[in-house]
Amino acid sequence: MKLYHEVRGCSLAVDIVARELQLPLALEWVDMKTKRLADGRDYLSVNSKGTVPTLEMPDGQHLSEGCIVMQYLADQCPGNTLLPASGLPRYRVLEWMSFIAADLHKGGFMPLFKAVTPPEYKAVARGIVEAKLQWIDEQLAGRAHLTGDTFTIADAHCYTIAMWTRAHAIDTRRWPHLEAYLARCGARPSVRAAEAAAAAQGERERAAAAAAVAH
Ligand SMILES: N[C@@H](CCC(=O)N[C@@H](CS)C(=O)NCC(=O)O)C(=O)O
Repeated sequence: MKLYHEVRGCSLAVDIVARELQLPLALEWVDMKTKRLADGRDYLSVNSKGTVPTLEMPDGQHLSEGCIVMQYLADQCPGNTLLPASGLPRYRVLEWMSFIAADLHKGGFMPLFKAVTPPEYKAVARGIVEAKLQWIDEQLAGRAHLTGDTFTIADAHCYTIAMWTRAHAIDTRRWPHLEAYLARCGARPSVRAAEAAAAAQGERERAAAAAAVAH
């Protein structure tokens, strides 16, 4: 299977989940400014929404929407600990997935990334992010992960989005449970490997941009 990925994108969570499940994924990096792939193809022909992540499944079909892609991957591995197969424990994980995607990512961080967001609204969005992170910190009191002791797809998702605080100078040290949680998740081999792959691609992109300027 193949993951269409972006260096600083929420698609990192899918890469973490695949590595946790030991499901090998080829990574195809998308230039989000031009929506082009390395071979010049138009990414919109893969996902007409133009967003990452997109998963190419074994039969060549494409599946988008990170929350769904992560569920799909976990469901390929019966007995995994990343997503309970059924019942309320599964819905608890999915409850977190929806909150992270809708409230923290789109409602909170997204306006901070957009150049067109007016400065007054950036301040509002920052307040929204801080309120959500404060709430997450409270939920993490006395538990290692979002739904209890076990790392799930919701933790891969939450870690990925919460680490955007680093890009926006939001100091998470004021939330000690969250801070410890980010360190705990960040120490997992799957997370380190996924971050290293993204950092290596970031370096390649920086080198290519510098070479383009030099010519
Ligand atoms: N609803 C999609 C949204 C994904 C999304 O917004 N991805 C960002 C990267 S973190 C993106 O592709 N942005 C480019 C764009 O919106 O044009 C999902 O949850 O997978």
